[in-house]
Amino acid sequence: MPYQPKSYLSGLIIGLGLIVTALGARAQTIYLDPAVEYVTTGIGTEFVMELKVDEDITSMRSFTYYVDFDASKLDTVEVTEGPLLPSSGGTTYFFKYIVGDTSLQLEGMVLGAGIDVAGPGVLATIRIKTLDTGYVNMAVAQHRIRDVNANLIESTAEGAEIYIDIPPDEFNLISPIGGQTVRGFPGEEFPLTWNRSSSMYPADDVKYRLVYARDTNFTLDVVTVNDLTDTVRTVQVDDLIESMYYWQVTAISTLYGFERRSTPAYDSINFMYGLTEPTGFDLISPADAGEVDIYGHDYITFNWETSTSDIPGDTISYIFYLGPDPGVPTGAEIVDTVKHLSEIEISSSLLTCGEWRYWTVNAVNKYDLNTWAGSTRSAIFYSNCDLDHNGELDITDLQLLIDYQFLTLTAPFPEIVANCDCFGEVDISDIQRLVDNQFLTLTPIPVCD
Ligand SMILES: [Ca+2]
Ligand SMILES: [Ca+2]
Repeated sequence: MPYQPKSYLSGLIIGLGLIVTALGARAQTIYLDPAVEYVTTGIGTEFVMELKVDEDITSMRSFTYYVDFDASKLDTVEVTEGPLLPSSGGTTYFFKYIVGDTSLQLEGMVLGAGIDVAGPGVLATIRIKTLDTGYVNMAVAQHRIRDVNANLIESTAEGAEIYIDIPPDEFNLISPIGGQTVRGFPGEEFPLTWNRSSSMYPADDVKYRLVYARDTNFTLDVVTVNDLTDTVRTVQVDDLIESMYYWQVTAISTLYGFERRSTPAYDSINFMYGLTEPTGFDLISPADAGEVDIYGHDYITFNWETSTSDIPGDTISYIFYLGPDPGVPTGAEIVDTVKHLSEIEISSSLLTCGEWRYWTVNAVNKYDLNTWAGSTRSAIFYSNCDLDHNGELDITDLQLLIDYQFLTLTAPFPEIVANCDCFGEVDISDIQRLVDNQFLTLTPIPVCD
């Protein structure tokens, strides 16, 4: 029973410190029952409302009741007189009009002097058919109730509200909002959040459908998540690529399936991976302070551990630096780049022999973030038996070799350069090998492993 009788304060009198309140008579009310009609079966649904008066109406001879009506949404299938006025035993007139598609006007009267009726009771039965969906407020425009003497009775009137297939309440997307750039690292997640919506229908819950995709038609890499009861959904960074994404949320009535799209209807996210440097790595070979024989080798291979990127789709390039300064890359005389591969071949002809050289590697990703190798290494390059490092075997090398073994005992640098036969210690055999190469059989010096 939606109608509730009301007490109201009819007056407030204040005088000489005396406060007197006077309660007026209880409301005498004419009203529609039900006061709220929930229609969930759409256009063509028929339902019945009754126009009633309450028990506080003690003498009624006639009534007039004009209520707002929306003829674009409602049609009166049938309006019939209720039993209350005829219960007087007198002849009654009953009128019904729809005026200008906007006002339903009902009037009734008991004819004959001295005849009246008392509430409660039904004055009219109105069968209504829905023509459209939406909300209709049947607000009272005018009403009059007259008593047995045809005097106006002070009374109140109440209309009705009709809800026809009303979707859940409007609600907003909260965040991210407005094309905001969202950065995330692999393994992370971030939330999409929106406001709560609700259904105005009793016992009806709302669930949400989240859809996101890489285009505004929601077809490209589209992801749909149904039956969400919470107003937040986390998205896994690993499921995304660097792209614009568009997301929308629809609130859905669980009992009736009515749907309400979010405000705005969709929003965008500029998703980018968090930018991180390549992972740490170290050099592998040659060993630190390595003595590297270039004789017989067109290229010398330098290699290092692989550095990786946490950013999907990223690529790593390595920049190799070699030079005379222990603080290389300062003063680097060889700078070369390889992509992906964690090693590089440097032409032996570019390597300076007999002097310390230093090398290191810098890993650079495609976002220009870089990580240096964990160390810098030194190396001494030489060509077997070329003791003076002038690039050829000659009499000077022989002199230095003889000096080292028999005269000044001055060791060449590195000392291993003098081990011309690649065997054992530096000794007479190495001199013999070089003499043989220079003056006798001219047999090439062996390539040491
Ligand atoms: Ca030489
Ligand atoms: Ca030897």
